[in-house]
Amino acid sequence: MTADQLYRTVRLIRRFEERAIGFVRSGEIVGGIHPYVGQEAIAAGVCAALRPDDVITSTHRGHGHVLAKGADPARMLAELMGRESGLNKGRGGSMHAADFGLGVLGANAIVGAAGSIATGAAWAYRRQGRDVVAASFFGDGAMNEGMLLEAFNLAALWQVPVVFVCENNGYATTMPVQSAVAGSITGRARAFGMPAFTVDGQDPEKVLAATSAAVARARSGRGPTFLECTTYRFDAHHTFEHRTRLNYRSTEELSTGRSRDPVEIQGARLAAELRAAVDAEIEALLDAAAGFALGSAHPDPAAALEFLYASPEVQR
Ligand SMILES: Cc1ncc(C[n+]2csc(CCOP(=O)(O)OP(=O)(O)O)c2C)c(N)n1
Ligand SMILES: [Mg+2]
Repeated sequence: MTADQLYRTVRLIRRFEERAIGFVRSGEIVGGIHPYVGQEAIAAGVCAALRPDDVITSTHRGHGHVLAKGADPARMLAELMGRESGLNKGRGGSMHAADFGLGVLGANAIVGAAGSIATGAAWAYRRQGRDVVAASFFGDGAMNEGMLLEAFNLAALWQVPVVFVCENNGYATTMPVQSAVAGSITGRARAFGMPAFTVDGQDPEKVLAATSAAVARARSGRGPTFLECTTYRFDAHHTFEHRTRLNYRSTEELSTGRSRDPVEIQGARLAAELRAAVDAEIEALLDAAAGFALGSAHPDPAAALEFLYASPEVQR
């Protein structure tokens, strides 16, 4: 993975999110989104360490993960706009985007739930004799969810090929991590007997290096690794917060947090002309994505419930 490929991913996610926030404001995306702005290096670095047939599970703040694993930005944007041409025919939306063909087993609105899905999937692949690795993204807030701790236990006990990626952005909604998580995050993971490391989550190359080692370990049958990627959410918890203006982060904290920008950190590693060319290519891609999404039909209301439920037929 070259420096410009990593830059391309962080920049694509950044500009996708900025445009998506604009579409929330203009009413094209109904209900709002949880912006990933500021945390792009984690999705980019982790997914760059994975093979195309490896799988990921994502969160409520999941657009970056889905794009980094290779989803088509046009179909992703159409999904956010609830269009028939979306990744999930517009029925999933921001918090349920999935693309099984790319190994994206789904974003998930239930905090902490996707760790169990990743662990189960990785275990199932191993039972089939395949060397697929699963990476599971979750936030610091998920560290207090029992389901996730149960997944840590089974993954460590059965040496499941999974990489747990905790994006510690300092807050669960407005709750500071120091007020919510007892002990240390990596200490909790180590208590289950898995190696756990704290990684600079603003630097895509550091995330890539740490994840590559974790993936190699998992693929060779040595079990799970836990990565705590320290990061900062530059924007709101949810776009709704743009209107409520909750005052839980000081101006000083915001400016310190935003001073380590993953797009700038990775962009500084490229020659200026190359960086400008990548930026222009991404704008053209996103112009086309916006045109595609806005030009796509909404589902017929009569078909709104189609594709939402599995067939009730029992396989015999
Ligand atoms: C089981 C569950 N509890 C509560 C919520 C409401 N909720 C949505 S996002 C969120 C905060 C999650 O914080 P964190 O895991 O740190 O992720 P971040 O939002 O910082 O990316 C909460 C409490 C939920 N979706 N699911
Ligand atoms: Mg958080």
